[in-house]
Amino acid sequence: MEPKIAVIMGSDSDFEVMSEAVKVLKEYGVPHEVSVRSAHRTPEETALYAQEAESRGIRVLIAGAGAAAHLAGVLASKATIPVIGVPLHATPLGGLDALLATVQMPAGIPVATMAIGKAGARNAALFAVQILGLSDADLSGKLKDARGKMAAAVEAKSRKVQAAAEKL
Ligand code: RP5
Repeated sequence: MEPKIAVIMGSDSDFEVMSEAVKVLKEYGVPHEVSVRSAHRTPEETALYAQEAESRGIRVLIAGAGAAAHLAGVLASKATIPVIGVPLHATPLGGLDALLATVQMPAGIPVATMAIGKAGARNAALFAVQILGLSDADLSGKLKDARGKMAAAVEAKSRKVQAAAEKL
């Protein structure tokens, strides 16, 4: 099947964290593609990729980058499909550098910025699935099922903690 979501990362060193996004897309059975592109090291190629993504059937771009993380912003500057940014911890600044670089976009060019790291990568993929779910009842149903399972898991944790508290 033709990919609907693109997961892009600034370097192969980002893959461990960004693989969390890929896992979610696999869980939901969403066709996707994964690649390394750099706003700084391959700027022309990255811009062209963003420009052509929509015409290839890509519906959402997910971009993970660390350091002075301009990848999501550069993709967003060249595309009008939604771009979701994942700031990554890649320098002694712990990801705060990437968070600020990703989130502080000028008016007119939005990037939906997630949390730093693995939670952000997972949420980026879930957010992309939610966007697809607006016009895909099967995906929307899967998202609702997952929320139900999550709530059941919290209730189970609560019972466990209550039992442990009674034994104190
Ligand atoms: C960013 O610089 C990448 O997204 C990565 O998080 C960071 C370090 O890249 P490498 O030096 O490991 O290639 O562009």
